[in-house]
Amino acid sequence: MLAKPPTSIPAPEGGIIRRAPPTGILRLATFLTGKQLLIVGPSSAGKTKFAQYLRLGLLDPEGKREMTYAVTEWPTFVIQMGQHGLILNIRRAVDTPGQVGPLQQASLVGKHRPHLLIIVLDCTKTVENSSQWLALFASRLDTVLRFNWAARRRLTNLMVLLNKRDKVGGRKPVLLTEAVRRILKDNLSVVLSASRAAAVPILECVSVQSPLGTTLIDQVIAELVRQLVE
Ligand SMILES: Nc1nc2c(ncn2[C@@H]2O[C@H](COP(=O)(O)OP(=O)(O)OP(=O)(O)O)[C@@H](O)[C@H]2O)c(=O)[nH]1
Ligand SMILES: [Mg+2]
Repeated sequence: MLAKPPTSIPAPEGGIIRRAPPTGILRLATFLTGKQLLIVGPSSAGKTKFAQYLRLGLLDPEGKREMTYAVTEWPTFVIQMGQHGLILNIRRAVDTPGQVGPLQQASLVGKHRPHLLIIVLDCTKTVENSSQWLALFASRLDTVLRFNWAARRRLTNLMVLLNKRDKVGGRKPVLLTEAVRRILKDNLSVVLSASRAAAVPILECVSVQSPLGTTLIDQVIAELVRQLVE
């Protein structure tokens, strides 16, 4: 059972985040002008839980595991942020199965050509474990983008989520953040430019119900909206 949906939730800076499925002509407009998102990351990192909150504003309790077996496309939806609001039209959000591995997931960037790539890592894994996954992914992504000019041109934004922040207590994931920054710099500085690789947001996140509430995940969504709304 899903948790009861909040109709609207406070965003950072005192604003409001709302979701709405577009109807009628707005649906067509959202499809035509909307942004495409691709969510990747290791198995069980929290990709599907994040995608669910992004689209519906719903957080499940921890532990409700439903492994994703196939690439799943979430159709058009709209996120509105702030009282008078930035409006982000999302044409498609694509959730990927972690079990296919980092190389296959990087190939999906070439296939789906997202505007925004969201890489979800799991804070509870060792830095070595996450680094190994990310290095393989980023190195293959570099190759994919070098050879797929259309995907490279469309990919305007990347973000890395350090998910399951609630599981590591008061400790900030400093070492993981540093490792992620280094791997992005080493692998993506040429294909994205050094300044873009250095500016990729690395954000802590919690994608289930927890005592930390929705502050972190709302900050992630606020950043995502800011990045994609020109
Ligand atoms: N404590 C905690 N648990 C989380 C968080 N995000 C996800 N989980 C749990 O982690 C498990 C996996 O979450 P999913 O969203 O299914 O992970 P996934 O990345 O989609 O996994 P695959 O589809 O197998 O690739 C579930 O049991 C969730 O309840 C989080 O931020 N904190
Ligand atoms: Mg999943």
